[in-house]
Amino acid sequence: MREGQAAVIHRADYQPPAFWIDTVELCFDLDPAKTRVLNRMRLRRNPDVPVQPLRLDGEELNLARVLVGGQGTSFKLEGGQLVLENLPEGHEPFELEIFTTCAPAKNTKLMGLYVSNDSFFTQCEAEGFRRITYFLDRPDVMASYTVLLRADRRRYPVLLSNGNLVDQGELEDGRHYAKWVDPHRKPCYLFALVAGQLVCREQRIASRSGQEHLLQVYVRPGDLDKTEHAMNSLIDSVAWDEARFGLPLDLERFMIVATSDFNMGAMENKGLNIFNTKYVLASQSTATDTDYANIESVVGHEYFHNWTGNRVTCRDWFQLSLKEGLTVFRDQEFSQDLAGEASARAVKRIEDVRVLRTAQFPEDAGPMAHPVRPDQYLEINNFYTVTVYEKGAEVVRMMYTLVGRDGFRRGMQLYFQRHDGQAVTCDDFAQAIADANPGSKLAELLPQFKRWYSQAGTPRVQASARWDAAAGTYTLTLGQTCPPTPGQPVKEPVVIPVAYGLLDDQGRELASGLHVLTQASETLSFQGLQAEPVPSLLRGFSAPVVLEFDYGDAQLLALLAHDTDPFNRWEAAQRLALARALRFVAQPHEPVALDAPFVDAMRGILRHPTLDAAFKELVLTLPSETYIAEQLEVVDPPRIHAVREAMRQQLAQALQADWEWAWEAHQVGGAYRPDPVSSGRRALAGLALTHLCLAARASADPVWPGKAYQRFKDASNMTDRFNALSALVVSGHELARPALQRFHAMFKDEALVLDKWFALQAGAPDRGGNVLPAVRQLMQHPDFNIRNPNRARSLIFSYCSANPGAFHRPDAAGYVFWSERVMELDAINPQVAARLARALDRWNKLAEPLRGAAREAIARVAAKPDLSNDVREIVTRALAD
Ligand code: B3K
Ligand code: ZN
Repeated sequence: MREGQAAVIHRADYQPPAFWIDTVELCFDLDPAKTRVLNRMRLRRNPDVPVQPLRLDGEELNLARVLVGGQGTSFKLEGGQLVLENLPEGHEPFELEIFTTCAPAKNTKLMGLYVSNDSFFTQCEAEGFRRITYFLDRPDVMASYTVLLRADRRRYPVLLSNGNLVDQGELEDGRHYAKWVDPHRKPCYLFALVAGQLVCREQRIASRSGQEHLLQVYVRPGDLDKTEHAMNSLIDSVAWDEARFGLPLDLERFMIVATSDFNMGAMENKGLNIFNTKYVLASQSTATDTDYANIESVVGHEYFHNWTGNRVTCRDWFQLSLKEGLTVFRDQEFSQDLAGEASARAVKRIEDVRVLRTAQFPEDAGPMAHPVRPDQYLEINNFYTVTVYEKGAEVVRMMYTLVGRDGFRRGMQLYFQRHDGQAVTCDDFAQAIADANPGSKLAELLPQFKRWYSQAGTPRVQASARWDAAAGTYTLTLGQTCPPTPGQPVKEPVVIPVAYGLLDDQGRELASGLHVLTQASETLSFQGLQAEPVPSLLRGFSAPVVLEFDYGDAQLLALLAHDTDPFNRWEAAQRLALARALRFVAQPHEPVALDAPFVDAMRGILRHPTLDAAFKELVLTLPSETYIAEQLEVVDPPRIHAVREAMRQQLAQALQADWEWAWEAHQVGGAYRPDPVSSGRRALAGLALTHLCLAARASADPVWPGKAYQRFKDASNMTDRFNALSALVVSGHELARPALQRFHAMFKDEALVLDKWFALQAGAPDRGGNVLPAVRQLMQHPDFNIRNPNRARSLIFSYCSANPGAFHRPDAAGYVFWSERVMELDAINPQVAARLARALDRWNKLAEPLRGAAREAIARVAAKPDLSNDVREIVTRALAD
């Protein structure tokens, strides 16, 4: 094994730490080129573990001095670890002092301590703290931190770390200092510091018990006017966690700091959350309704980690879903509760399920498939996945369904009673929820239920029905299977809560309930019915499974018209559209011609007198190309793209008058507000405008593109402006070019808006292979910078991961571009490179010659010497598929 070429880590190999670290005193002399870190720790041997040397993790550090009890000592550097063999025997605490330096300005990985826009930031989860100092960099070692920050006062006037500010003052040579003490013990992945020229919005709040807290949102000077929504979201989050779960804010001060260079969305460091600017900054002229909703949900998510993640943390990184699945569930519930009304809640649920199906289901069917609690990894950063997060949240949601709302709250209370201040496992969580609900289905079925944590793959539920007219009996048979995944050839049945209803032909509900499916096959029977009912199965998407039922069009149309469950109403429309798309894909020589009943049903929804605009927009949006691809054994992405575009073009033309009505009827007047009703109206108007511009393509009528251009110029908010711009780009109208130019000129100083500008062009529908040359040209644009993750994502990922019709080119030029960028990024930022590497996860399903070309591109990356563990793990697994 080469140096730095790590070995696979197995969950089964977990060992408790040989030492505990009780206190940490860190002193930083911050300097971009060379930051000095003095780390003074009190450690003691773990009495439960045989005596052994102390092995501290470190990465890219320069070691200057090691003292034990104030005296010099012998040490070794072994495989990146600092090894100390001559430590005091016995179980008394001893003091260890380590002095190192690091180079934050050279840190392009954005892990550990780095510089962005002349400010210092840290990112320690999962294993970044070892890039700051030598440490037991594992989540089950929890310590009390005192942090002294010293830096030039003019360049770095604001000095922040976790906890409370206990001292600050002047030093010589224009330097100053700040001392922070965190009152809570924490694992090192929750450590943070920030230093720079920042300003903040502040708000004092009182909790239910009357406790006072200071909330702060720090940004660069000039961005302060974009922090109101983040602050309001934080205030809502604090109130919600207290009201819904009885979990109060446990800190005097809670800070959020935004940075434009960040590998992911945000980070829940104790009391000092660090955020990607994308999830903090919003003004009506720069952010869309979707941005506003995302900010609310990410602010909530990080705040909720304060209990689920920080107060109770993970024993080891295999347990990541303990905090992530649970916290996603909590942020989803938060957003639903804030949305309020039943149909707005359903809209949020549909959006969440759409993410699960378009991102997690493919992951679970591909070479990277892993259980919610993985069994092995080479690089833990590769396991911050939709499976751990979103499928993990569905697993928590199923527990919630099985024990009920009150039962779940009781379970959470017991979880904190038992484990507050501890580092625990997914088993501990499930056990607490079950123990708080004796007699529940969860308690009864717990061992089987926990297969959701250990088995990868998306289970399929096969439902079939028999109608006995003479007896008036309807029999439903539910079966379950799960396809094999890498390393798991055989699957056991899991516990699947199936929420259902039966409708009569007038749409009246005849029966409803929750069936908990546990066997490979089970039968339910309903007596005394007058006529064959229509089954509405898996209501609210009650389990993360694929439901197979041979619905006829008439049944789906009935569900679309009448189901009391809004999720299944939407699902019926998706099934109708999907069946058509699959038929057209399978018949390449037949014209793509939508039938009148389907078009009429779509018109019926669009014109419906009482349904919400947001819901209509979801129903009228065709299933994504990725979702269609998932249904097929062999995938030809350009063909799927062509079919979906043709279907959309027909809906545009066949419903032209209705789209015109929808556009006129859903204009939103008055002051901008990103609430569910107004944003739903803007979304539907935007969809209408896109269809009207598409219809204009066929007729060459300039009216609607002209209106779109006008709206693009006049819009009073970014949602309307961007929707209009996107309508022009998507329809390929000649006005798209001047509009894009104008948009760039208007927002040349707004980084987050420029990201949208890049993303829109990289994600545009392919016309004769025009997207890739445009992307290559945009790489040369003065505003493009591959080192900035947001910018790299907006251009490169939007093309490779979010534009399958343009990326999967028969000439393989898309794959060549991909392999070049993966290798280029790997030298800069392996985490971002590994995300991009996953764009070809599903290569094995591609139709030839795409399949062979994709494999070749992956092999080219795999053959590169000095590949990071991050990318190596992804491409090795892909090639083994
Ligand atoms: N816990 C962080 C993710 C850290 C990712 C490290 N590669 C953000 C979150 O889930 O809230
Ligand atoms: Zn999280």
